[in-house]
Amino acid sequence: MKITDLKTTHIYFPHLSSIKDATIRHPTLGRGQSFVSILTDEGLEGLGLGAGGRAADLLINDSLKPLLIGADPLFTEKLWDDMFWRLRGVGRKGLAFAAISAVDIALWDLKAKYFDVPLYRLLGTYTDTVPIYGSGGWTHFSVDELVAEQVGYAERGMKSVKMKVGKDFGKSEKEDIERLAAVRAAVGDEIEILIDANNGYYAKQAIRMARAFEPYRVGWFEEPVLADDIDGLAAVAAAIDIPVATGEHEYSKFGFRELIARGGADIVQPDIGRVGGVTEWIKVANMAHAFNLPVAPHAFQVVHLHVACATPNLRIVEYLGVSEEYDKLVYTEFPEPADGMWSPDSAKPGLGLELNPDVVKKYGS
Ligand code: SMN
Ligand code: MG
Repeated sequence: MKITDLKTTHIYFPHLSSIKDATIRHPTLGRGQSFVSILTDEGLEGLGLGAGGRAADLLINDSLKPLLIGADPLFTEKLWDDMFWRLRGVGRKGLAFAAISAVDIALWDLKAKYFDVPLYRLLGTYTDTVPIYGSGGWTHFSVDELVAEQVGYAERGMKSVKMKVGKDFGKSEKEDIERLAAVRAAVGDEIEILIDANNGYYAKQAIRMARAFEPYRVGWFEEPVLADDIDGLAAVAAAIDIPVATGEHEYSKFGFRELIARGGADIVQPDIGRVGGVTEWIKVANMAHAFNLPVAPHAFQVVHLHVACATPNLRIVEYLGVSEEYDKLVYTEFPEPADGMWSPDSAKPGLGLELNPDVVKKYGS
């Protein structure tokens, strides 16, 4: 089998509301995502999802596509290595890794379709159903909106929910505690509450805030400080009892080696759209396993659903309401979670995702 063509599409819905957290403070209108299609001489097509928007699409089309045309798509390690070295001067982190990730996901979708199995069956399957947590709790929500959203997840059977803290870049400490208290009172004692500061505190501040959060029995404290401040993360992790979760802003096995070996993460959160796709996500999950740490993937839930089923050290899969909203518009079919558990469709090969052609026509570019 040979790759004959590669196409990128950006699907943008102007009517979907944007989000705010501790450090995303600038409102933007609408929500979009990029997709990569890899075409082959056997008529099979792989679909990848991109985290880098149109800027990553440019990198894919100008720098990666020429490497891929004519190549055997089953050589995923070789192609990953080629892409990594092709972008070495502008790669390592950020956009270049979003580009590599999107292509790698498409290659794995294609590979599973070639063997006519769902992706999670091609990987070393551990389970065919995974626990999910309802994620949102954005800082622009009023307390009423916050509580309604979090209770809504619990009512759908999810045993864990995640909300934001660090409001206004860590300057609204009292509100952070009040909002957490309101959610705890509303969801009752049985639901696990996870909190996410999105880099919004300083290390000493995070340690002090963790003491205030502890009575509300928090399951993890995510990105308490700047993601690049590994010493700060390690200091927080050493000082508090709540596990520190981080990794959504880390890239590649090399980045995660630093983060994990220096004690920056109690729970490791690779994002398959940033870390380097399926190829690299699995290596990072295995590295976490070698350090006896659990993995809880960040965002990109329709892809994580598959790799999570092949991860013995999985803690839980993130299920963002905003992604559900987008995904239900964009794909022809969507696997519904039930009772806080989520399973890939065992009858569909690859990721089991198909873009709705009418939506592509109307909102794609
Ligand atoms: C998040 C998810 C998606 C967009 C922005 C922020 C968040 C999370 O950090 O962990 O859910
Ligand atoms: Mg987060």
